[in-house]
Amino acid sequence: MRFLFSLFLVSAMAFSQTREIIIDTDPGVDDAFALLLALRSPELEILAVTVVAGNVPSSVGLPNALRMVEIGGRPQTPVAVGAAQPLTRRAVHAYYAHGSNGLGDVPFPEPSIKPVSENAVELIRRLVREKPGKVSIVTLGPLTNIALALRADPDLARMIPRVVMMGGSLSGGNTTPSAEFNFYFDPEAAHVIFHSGIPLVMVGLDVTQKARLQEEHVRAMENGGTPASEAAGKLGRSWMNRAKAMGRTDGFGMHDPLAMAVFMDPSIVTLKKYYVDIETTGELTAGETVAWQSAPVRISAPPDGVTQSEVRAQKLEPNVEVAVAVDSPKFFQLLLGRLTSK
Ligand SMILES: [Ca+2]
Repeated sequence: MRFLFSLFLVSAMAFSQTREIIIDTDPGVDDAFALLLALRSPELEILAVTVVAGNVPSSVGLPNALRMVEIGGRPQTPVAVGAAQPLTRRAVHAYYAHGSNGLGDVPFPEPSIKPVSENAVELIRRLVREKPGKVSIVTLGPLTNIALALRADPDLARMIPRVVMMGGSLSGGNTTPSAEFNFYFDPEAAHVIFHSGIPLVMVGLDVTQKARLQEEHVRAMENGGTPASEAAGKLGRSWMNRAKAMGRTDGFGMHDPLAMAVFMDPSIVTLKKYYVDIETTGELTAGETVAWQSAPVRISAPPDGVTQSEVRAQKLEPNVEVAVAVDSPKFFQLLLGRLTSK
């Protein structure tokens, strides 16, 4: 008889009330929505926006982050650029989804503010160390910057109260059949984070594909009457036009803004505890999030002649809370409310 361990439903109360955050991002159209949501949320103290390579090269993402910080009305926010490449792999960007400028080919003026001179990885280390246990991180892109910070400074892991990530999927990928884009881009970095011991919340395709941007949302943004909502309206309109050109009528998954919203209000999703590991060796599956919900935690059988255990752990020790269901109307109410509030 299989011995099933129960899954734990995690209530919103389990979240610490930390409001100081670093946002790590690869902007990216949906990153832009997420940044605007955060910047327009007064309960968040955004200590920095750090840019990583992913959807677009970090040299393209950096001015996009600066633009959003400016449009979102917090031009004093430090913006820093970090990794230009994944830890070990060649960068494979996602222009097909985000356009050549990363913002759906919507023309935005050049930002008038400048990035800080400190590298993103150093900035993350410094900000976390200045307030141990206080600074949470919301990641909207590949996990390269965070992995580099942890490699340089392993003690950082016990000083970060929570990382809320957009990434992964327990129900198939969007870049390969196995992998979601952020973890496909840098599986080795994701592996570092999932083995770090930091309390993790994974907001993956299981829920982000169910919070879909529709025409009514875009109209509400376009008519919102604030710079942030008008910018979001332009981005949303470009996405809807892209969907039409592709013959799709079901809108777009709001990946990154949903992760940001979950940090602000975890009751938007249902969270379940899993032990999740990242596949890094598969030719077809690198970046896959492999989730266990019962013990023993078994790994693949060793090659013939190799003496090695097939069991990693006899006991299930969850390392991540995975979002498995979403209240999409509640998410859009938060997003549109913040973008359009005067
Ligand atoms: Ca992103």
